[in-house]
Amino acid sequence: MTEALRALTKEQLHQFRTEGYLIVKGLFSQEDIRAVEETFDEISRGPVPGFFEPDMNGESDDPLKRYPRVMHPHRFNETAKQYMLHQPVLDVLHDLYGEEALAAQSMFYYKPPGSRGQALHQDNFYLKVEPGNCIAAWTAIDAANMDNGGLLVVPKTSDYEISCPEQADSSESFTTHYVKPPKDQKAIPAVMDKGDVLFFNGNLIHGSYRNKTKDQFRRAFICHYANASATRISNYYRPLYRADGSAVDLEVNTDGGPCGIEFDMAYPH
Ligand SMILES: O=C(O)CCC(=O)C(=O)O
Repeated sequence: MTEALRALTKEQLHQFRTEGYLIVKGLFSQEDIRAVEETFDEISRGPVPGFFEPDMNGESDDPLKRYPRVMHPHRFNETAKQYMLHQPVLDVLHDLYGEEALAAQSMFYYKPPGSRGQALHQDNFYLKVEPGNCIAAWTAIDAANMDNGGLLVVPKTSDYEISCPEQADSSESFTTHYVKPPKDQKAIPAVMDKGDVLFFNGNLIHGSYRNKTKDQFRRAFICHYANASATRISNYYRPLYRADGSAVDLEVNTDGGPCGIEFDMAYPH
């Protein structure tokens, strides 16, 4: 017998399965958002070696030098860990996976005005969760739209194989990889309000354009998860965490992937 859904309707589950993504409205309350904002305002004030290394001199034209993304904040900040394991998010993931989820990664993007986007890519190229797949939970800390560089998704590419990326346009993307969508498919904007969470499958092609505004940050708290029955993941994402905060280890996946190069994931996406 299949287990009852904890958080989603059957229609929502169907949308995720057919389109590869789902926006759940208001999964973070205003109070949750405030706690996340305060935490990352505080973190933005100075470097955290290995996790957040801003250029505090303000000498660069690139706004991302002052506000780079924060990598794995759950490894040095309890509030980030608490929200990576936010129960409403884990309940949705349980429905999407049909089993418990393990948390593998957290990130925070400030995406200041004028900053470049992230070229289209597929997350499981990097995480290499097997057997199974990763799922991202992308939480809007600011409302996200086409102007401020909100997320773009290519519907139904969750059925697309993980492919070998091409070189991205470095004048528009701060990351180097680009995965071309299939011919008949287009990237569409995921327009979101503060507190909404976008869930998407690890094969789904997604990315973002530049923040074209002059004065709006587009902040997002982004976490990646694996199904609890997975046995392997790229080294960079270990250890993973259960809902109760305890660590769990999976084997290192050193599979060369579609490009045939072995990578050991000192390569965050
Ligand atoms: O938030 C963005 O601009 C891009 C994030 C993204 O593509 C990811 O986390 O995989």
